[in-house]
Amino acid sequence: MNRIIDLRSDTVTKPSAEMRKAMFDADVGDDVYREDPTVNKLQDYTAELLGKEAALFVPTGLMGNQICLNVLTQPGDEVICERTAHIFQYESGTPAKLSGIQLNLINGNKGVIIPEQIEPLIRPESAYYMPRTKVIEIENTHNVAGGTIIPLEEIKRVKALADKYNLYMHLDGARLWNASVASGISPSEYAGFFDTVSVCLSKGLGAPVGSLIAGDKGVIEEAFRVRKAIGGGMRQVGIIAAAGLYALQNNIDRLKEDHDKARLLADHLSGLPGIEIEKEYVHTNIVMFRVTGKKIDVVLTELKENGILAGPGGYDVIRFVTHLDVSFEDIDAAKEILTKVFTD
Ligand code: TLP
Repeated sequence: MNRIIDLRSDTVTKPSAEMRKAMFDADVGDDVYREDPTVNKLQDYTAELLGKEAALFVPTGLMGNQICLNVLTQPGDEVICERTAHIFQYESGTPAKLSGIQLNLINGNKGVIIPEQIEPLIRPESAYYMPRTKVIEIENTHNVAGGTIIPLEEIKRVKALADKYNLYMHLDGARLWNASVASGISPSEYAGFFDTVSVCLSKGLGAPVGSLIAGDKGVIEEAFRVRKAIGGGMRQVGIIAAAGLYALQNNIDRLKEDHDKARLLADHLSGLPGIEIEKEYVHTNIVMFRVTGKKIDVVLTELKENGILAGPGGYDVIRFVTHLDVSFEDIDAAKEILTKVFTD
């Protein structure tokens, strides 16, 4: 059997030798006392990268998003987001469980929601019998839409609407780095339109764990309390913060390679039978394609038997995610396997 090509997610990467060395060498302290110098450094570095006053290290992207929503809302409030947003689809109902809030969903166009769709959903201040609209959430890049980049112009328009109605803006920027590298727009320019931002270190950047949230000092101070309250107060975590710092300092620019690999896969898939793919929407490191004529479970098993691990991206959709542990040689091998699976 050849090498397994793992395209399930960009979360499957293993820390490199250099990253492990940074972890080994990390200076640590008790972060619940805010005394871990490496965590403090990572937080300051991230805040600066995102152009925010402060940042907070959290274990996961989910916790990052949900702490932000918790800080920005009161029970009974409402958050507007895209229908396939991660906070709605894949965060275990935590908006309801943790914050007692509900989500109001919009069918986006490749993850993009526009003011013309959002404005009619904003609850009038006078309607005391309705929930209060508090936050508009945007995911960039958008996972289920296929790693699509949300255009800055649309973000600006949504922000203008949020200002008009006094609403907060939250950015699920789990893969903001990918959006930034592909568009040439800096993370801080994107982040500037949002009150709270959540970013991940353990997706394309190759760190074993960790996310950060960023915002103004008051928001992050409150987030610090909420993190502790839900069991996210960690101790000598400089050891993992060091991996995150290494990732931010070394692994952002190379994301371009992952985008190139995704495009190679998409180009190849578009020439195969039994597949529908919208190549022009492969903006970053995610490739989604519809399988026609076969159940995706069957295809996923065939792919696995031939050395490709992949996962579902929807009912009849398969998702490939490229990352730093998949080489260009792996992509060549994957193309051959795909030809075999789809033309046999
Ligand atoms: N996404 C994971 C799975 O949960 C699907 C993946 O493999 O893509 N926001 C976005 C946009 C995400 O894609 C993810 C993870 C998260 C938040 C949550 O991050 P974690 O898994 O660290 O809680």
